Amino acid sequence: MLKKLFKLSAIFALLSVACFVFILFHRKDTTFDILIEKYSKENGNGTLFLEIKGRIQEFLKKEDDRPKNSEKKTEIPTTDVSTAASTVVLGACPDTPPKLVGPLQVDFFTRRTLDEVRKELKGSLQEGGRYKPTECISKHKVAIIIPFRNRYEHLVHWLHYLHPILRRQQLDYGVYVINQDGDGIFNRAKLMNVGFVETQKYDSYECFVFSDIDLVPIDDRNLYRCFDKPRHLAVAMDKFNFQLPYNTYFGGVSSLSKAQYMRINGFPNTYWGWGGEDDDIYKRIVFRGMSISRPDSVIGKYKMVKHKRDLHNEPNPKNPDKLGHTQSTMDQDGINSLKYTVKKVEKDVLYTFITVDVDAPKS
Ligand SMILES: [Mn+2]
Repeated sequence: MLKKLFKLSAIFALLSVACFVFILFHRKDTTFDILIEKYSKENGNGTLFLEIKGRIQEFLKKEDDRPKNSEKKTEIPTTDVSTAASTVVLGACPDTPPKLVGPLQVDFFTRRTLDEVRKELKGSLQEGGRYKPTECISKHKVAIIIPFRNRYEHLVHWLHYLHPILRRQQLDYGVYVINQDGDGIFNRAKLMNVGFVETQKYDSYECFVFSDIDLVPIDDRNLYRCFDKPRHLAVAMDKFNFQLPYNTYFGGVSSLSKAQYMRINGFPNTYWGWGGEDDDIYKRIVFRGMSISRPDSVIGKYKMVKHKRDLHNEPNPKNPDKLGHTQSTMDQDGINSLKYTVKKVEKDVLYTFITVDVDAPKS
């Protein structure tokens, strides 16, 4: 008799497990509810079963949030799918971008037009040369600032190469070309100061990369972001036989955080014509108790578009002398003394083009 009873209860247990599994796979909460309610009433053990029911429902809910394998195959994309995707919470991008490729092929012989580059890239960019990753939230909101005048040929190469690199680096960035109006003497550092002020009208940038228009990195591991120290990125240019021309060189491409930039009162406004302003910036950094960081000479390789010296950007013999006085002039000459007038802002899909009058002396 006892044996029979045991057998019966074993069969009953097996059946209930089978029943549970059946319900689990069919996920019909309603039948499940009825079953549990009925069962708990019959047994008079309400609270325990209610608790179990709650937990099972929780479990089923979690399961339901995941896509079901059987449904995946037959799912037809509908508007519901896209709204569901847009509500997915993105995580932060990893510190090391996963899609970097290392050394790159770069050539300036291929003829390119702005229109071709536009067609190439417009799908991934937003108006004004803006991009942010769709797969994660970038930790780096970067304004790329390019002092400019009459170098459209270089601009095309720069855009063609840099946009894909910056995208792979998972930056939230914008490209801003700061164009000096008129044909007075050129002033690279003042244009970079203008870029610092103007770009902050478009977004809350915390990091600024200042780049010459003719410099393209040939390794995408050279990160266009900000670091603990002001950073010099263009450490190994082909023009200098892939070596630093001298140890304190800070020219070509550099990055500073907003705080680092403010600490040195920005860049000098008074270096007209070619030369000296990059050394002045280096001195400002040192005089404010900072040092610079650099990538190594493999990652820091650059190609420069070969060109003749620009008109109205002759080496200025006064500039080297000025360097002896940086410590005493840097508090008066910088972001706190910057004066300019914006003449025009043009938004292209590849960049924001800001034309400014910097009150340049006639050449
Ligand atoms: Mn150059």
